[in-house]
Amino acid sequence: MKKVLTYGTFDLLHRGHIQLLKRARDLGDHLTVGLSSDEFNVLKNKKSYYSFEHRKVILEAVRYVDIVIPEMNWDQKINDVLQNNIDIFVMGDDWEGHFDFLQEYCEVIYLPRTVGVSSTKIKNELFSVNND
Ligand code: C2G
Repeated sequence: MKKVLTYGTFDLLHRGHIQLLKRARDLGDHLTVGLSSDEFNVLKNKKSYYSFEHRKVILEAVRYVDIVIPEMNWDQKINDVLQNNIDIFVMGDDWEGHFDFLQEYCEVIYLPRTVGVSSTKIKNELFSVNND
């Protein structure tokens, strides 16, 4: 079984997330997603609308996701790859080069981001609609 791993906050789930998850899953037979904890989001300077628990429930309902594990810090990836027998690590190409150190342990693939959609864009547009 070829196992794939990716990470993210996945807040306000949108088609960009779904297309990333689908392409990642299509690279193997099983997809593990490291979901950023609320505490780790603070370290990433990200404020998510939904809590970790809410984002986890939503992500687990996505047909391409087989298991969700918590992402608590920047340093857990090697251990996650080894502990979960990961063959392929996947991230959107906004992270191009950031995780090349994992090439010692698994294949590393950066996939093109879906243009025109982001959780931040959604929040900004909702805010402006409600405040015009
Ligand atoms: N993504 C995408 N297209 C978009 C938006 C996001 O392909 N329009 C991808 C990102 O490149 C990432 C994944 O969807 O691979 C999750 O995006 P985020 O939730 O924004 O993840 P991020 O905050 O970048 O967290 O340790 C890695 C970090 O946890 C990544």
